Amino acid sequence: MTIDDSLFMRAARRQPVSRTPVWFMRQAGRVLPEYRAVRDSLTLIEITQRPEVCAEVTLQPVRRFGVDAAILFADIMHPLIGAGVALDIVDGVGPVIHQPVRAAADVERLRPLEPAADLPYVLESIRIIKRALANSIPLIGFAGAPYTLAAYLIEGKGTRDFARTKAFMYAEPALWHQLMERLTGMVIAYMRAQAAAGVDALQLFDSWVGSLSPRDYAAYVQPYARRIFDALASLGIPLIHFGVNTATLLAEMATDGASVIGIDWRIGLDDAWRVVGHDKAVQGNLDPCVLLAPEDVIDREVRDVLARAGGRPGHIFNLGHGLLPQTPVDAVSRVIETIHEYALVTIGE
Ligand code: 1CP
Repeated sequence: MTIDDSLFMRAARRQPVSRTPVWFMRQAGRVLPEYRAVRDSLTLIEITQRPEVCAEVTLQPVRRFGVDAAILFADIMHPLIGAGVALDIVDGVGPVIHQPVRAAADVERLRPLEPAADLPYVLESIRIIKRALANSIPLIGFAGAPYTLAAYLIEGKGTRDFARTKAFMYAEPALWHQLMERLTGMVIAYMRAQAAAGVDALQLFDSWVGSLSPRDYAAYVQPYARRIFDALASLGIPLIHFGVNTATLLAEMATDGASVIGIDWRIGLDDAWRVVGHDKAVQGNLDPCVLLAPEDVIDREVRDVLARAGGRPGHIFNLGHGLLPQTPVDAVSRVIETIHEYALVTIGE
């Protein structure tokens, strides 16, 4: 058995599998009592700066649930932290930037990332996790995409309407492109370093890109997504492109160079896959709120996603967005059991 034979890697490459692989966005942290026990004495950033602890937290959901992939425990803010941007990750809020990006001088202050020097602990965590996983299941590395990072930098924290971000984009297009250039360089350096340290696949989280129209996506974001996937193509590992609320952007995203497209729950998996094209793999797309429902509803909704995948090679089961903090641990297990029991009818090669 090698990692290339694992269910996740085979599905990501659209090879037939004996059953659908499953992992969960935000599977590390959030729902596990064993994670909360670690978090009682360490902040999120402190966990990531202690590679042995970071590895432990990454492996917790693997042990507890038997998921088919591990995802590195880190945050999308790490490249910014590494490049010296002052920020906090505040409980119940998320990232808060001390000095939001509002003018040219703020953009110019963003220096390039040197992963080995700036984020050695992340790379060391990857090496420890890979050793612990041996050849059992793959490790997914990730980065936040330039648009989502720009939104935090400009707003200073999370937002519902992205008003400041878009006002900046429309009012200062040249400065916007400079900011996106710099972030793109950081993301490429960070993802390449993760691959060199041993991750088996990479996911680009453009969580908030669904706030844009297809035309604005094409003008302000897509060139950078394309540059990132172009720069990673030679790695030869699965590249996943994910965003929330992207039903209207999927046709464009599918042309950006990722081999797997993440789908949120606002569109049926069958409809999404048709738009993306069956020459790509898809990942998704159960509504995370279904895990707050009774077991019979969970079973029904999991089977609905699997039925829409139609047994076609190239489906990785996941949620449409991350696990919600209030999700019962048993609901996560139930999803996995239902997938394991599902009789997979594989169509062709
Ligand atoms: O322990 C804690 O402090 C809890 C909250 C938490 C956790 C567990 C934050 C703060 N970050 C993380 C880790 C994390 N973040 C992981 C690794 C764990 C895993 O996936 O199993 C990953 C992949 C992320 C990625 C991330 N951080 C995204 C993209 C994915 C997504 O959910 O859309 C985003 C947008 C963030 C920012 C962020 N960090 C933390 C929070 C609460 C948020 C979101 C805030 C907001 O809604 O604006």
